[in-house]
Amino acid sequence: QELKGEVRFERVSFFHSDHPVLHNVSFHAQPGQTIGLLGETGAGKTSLLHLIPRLYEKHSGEIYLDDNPIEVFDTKSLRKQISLVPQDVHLFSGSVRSNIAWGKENAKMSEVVEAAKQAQIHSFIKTLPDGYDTVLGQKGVTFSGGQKQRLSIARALVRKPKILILDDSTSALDAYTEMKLLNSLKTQQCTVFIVAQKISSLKEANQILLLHQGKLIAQGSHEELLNESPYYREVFQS
Ligand code: DCP
Ligand code: MG
Repeated sequence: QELKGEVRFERVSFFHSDHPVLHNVSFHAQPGQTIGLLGETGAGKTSLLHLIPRLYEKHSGEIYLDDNPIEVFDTKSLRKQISLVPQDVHLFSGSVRSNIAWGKENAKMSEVVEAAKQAQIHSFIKTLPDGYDTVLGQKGVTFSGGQKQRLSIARALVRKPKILILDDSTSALDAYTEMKLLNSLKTQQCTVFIVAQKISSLKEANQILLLHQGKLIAQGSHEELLNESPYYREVFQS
């Protein structure tokens, strides 16, 4: 089934083994929106996001994608349309091009370049000795943390996802590059979930979900949270 990119959680709770991780989480993301996730380490951000492509199965409550319960989607077709950039980036020894096209080996060169441009890594790639054919890894060039993050975002974008999940994938970017990246994502027809440690990364999000020990303690726009949540103001505004 083709996704439109709408995601709705209704009183979702989730356990890892016997350990409660998410408790009664409800939110509604419209297609094309940017949803920020904020919360201290261990708050449950990654766990929540991993439920969307069905990387974890057992939750209570309901998750809907475009009004269909998530259980009706087969995981293969879901993961084709949902790109998740994990917290730990995995690049392999091989060309820049093959690293971007990983998982979509039939991607055309023009699509690889387009994704790299959107991920704000194209101009850097052009400065490499062999451009997109430059080899990464042991015998090749090494990327910085922020360059690796942008390469893995390009890898996610080349699949033209309906839902893009950036799990702390912009932490190594300077504020200016991050802003350009987020602006370019807004022009895509996809729903974006972005975990960040700083409010500044999420100011433009349609909604911010503030998690604390597995509970959604506040949700709303940046302005709404500034007004309504002392925790938001005190902990994350810096
Ligand atoms: N947890 C677990 N087993 C796993 C993954 C997580 O028991 N395989 C636990 C550890 C935390 C809780 O679940 O107590 C939430 O973990 P998350 O990874 O979802 O937390 P965050 O992504 O919010 O944390 P961080 O900011 O460190 O990435
Ligand atoms: Mg995490």
